[in-house]
Amino acid sequence: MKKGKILLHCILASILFCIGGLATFGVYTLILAKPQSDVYISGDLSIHFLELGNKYVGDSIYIKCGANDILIDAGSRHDSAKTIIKYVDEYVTDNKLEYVIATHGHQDHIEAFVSTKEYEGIFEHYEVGTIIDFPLSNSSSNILKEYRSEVEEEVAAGAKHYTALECFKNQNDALRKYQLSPNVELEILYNYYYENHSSYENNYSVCVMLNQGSNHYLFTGDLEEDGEIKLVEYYKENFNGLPHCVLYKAGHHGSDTSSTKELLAAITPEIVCICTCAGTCEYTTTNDNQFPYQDTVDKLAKYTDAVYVTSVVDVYSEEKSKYTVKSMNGNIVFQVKNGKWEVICSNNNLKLKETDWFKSKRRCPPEWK
Ligand SMILES: [Ca+2]
Ligand SMILES: [Zn+2]
Repeated sequence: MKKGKILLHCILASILFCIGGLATFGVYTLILAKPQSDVYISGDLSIHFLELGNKYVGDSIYIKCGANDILIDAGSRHDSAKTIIKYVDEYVTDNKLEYVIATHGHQDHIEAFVSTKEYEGIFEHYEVGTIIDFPLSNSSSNILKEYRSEVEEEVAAGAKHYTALECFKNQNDALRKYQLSPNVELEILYNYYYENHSSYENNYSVCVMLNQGSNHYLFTGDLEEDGEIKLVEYYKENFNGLPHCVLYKAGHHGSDTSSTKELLAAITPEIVCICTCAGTCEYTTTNDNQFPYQDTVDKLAKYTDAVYVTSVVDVYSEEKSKYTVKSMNGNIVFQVKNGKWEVICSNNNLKLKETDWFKSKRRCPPEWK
C-alpha cells in the first residue's frame, strides 16, 4: 500500500473511530440517563386491591393493563357489587371486562358477581370476554349455584369459559398465558388441587401470575398451606422454581394457614397486599388469629415491611352484629408508570407496622424494629 493511501486510511479510520466513539458514548449516556427500572419494567399496568363497602372480609382485585380490564374475584357480599362497579367504572372505557377470574367457590370471592333484586351484579353490569375459574368444588351452596348459572348466561351471551386446568394445559382454546400488552402476560399457574380432591375448598383456588418482563406479581386466592407447598414443589421440579415476586397478595386474607415459609422463601416478596379487615371477629375472637395473624406478620417480616391492608376494625365488639370497620390503607393501588412502580392507597400509605392497629394488637417482629 502506498504511503498516501495509508495516510488516507488512517484519517478515515480516525474519523470513523471518533464518530463511532461519539455514537457509543451518546447511546451509553442515554441508557445511563434512564432510571434503571426502565430497562426491565415497560408498559403501563395497575393492580387495585379493593375495599368492598361492608365489614365482611373478601377479595376483589381489579387489574388494568393497556386495553384489558381484569377482575380477580368479586367478594364479599351482594352489596359489594355497587362498590366494585363504582370503582371499576372509573377505569373501564368499553363496559367490558376482558378477563374475569373466580378463584374458588366461597361467598367472599364470588357473591358480588351475582345479581339480586336489590343489587346489580358484576356479570349483569359488564360484558365479559373470558371467564376462568376453579375446576373443582365441594360446595353445594346457593351462591355457587347462582354463580354457575350466571356464568352460563354469560357464555350464552358470547363469553368464553375455561377452567384453570384447561388454561394450564392449553386445552379447548384456553391458554396458559394471555398476552395483555407487548410486555405483560397473565399466566395461569398449575395447582395440584385443580385435579385432586381436597377437604378444604380454599385449596381449589386458581393461582395467577402476572409477568411484566422479569417482574412478577402473584395471586393465589385462598390457597392453603398444603396447596402452597405443592405449588412450590411443582414449579421447582418443572420450571426451575417460582420466580422472585415484586408483589404478592397474601393468601387467604393474611391467615397463618397460607403464606407458608416455603412459598415466601420461593418468591421473596417485596410488597405484600392483604385483602382483609384487620382485627375482624368474623371468624375468631382470639386476637393473634384475627386477620392478619400474628404468625403471618412474623413470617412476612423476614422478607419485607411493605405490607398493606385494605380495612381495619373501627369499633370492636365480640358481638358480630356490633363491630364496625373503616379503611386502613383503603383501596391499595400498585402501579407501574414510565418504568417505575409505586404503591398509592386511597386512605393513607402507612405500612402495616406504622398503623395504630398494629401497635396495639401485634407484637413487632425484630426485623421491623
Ligand atoms: Ca375493557
Ligand atoms: Zn376468602
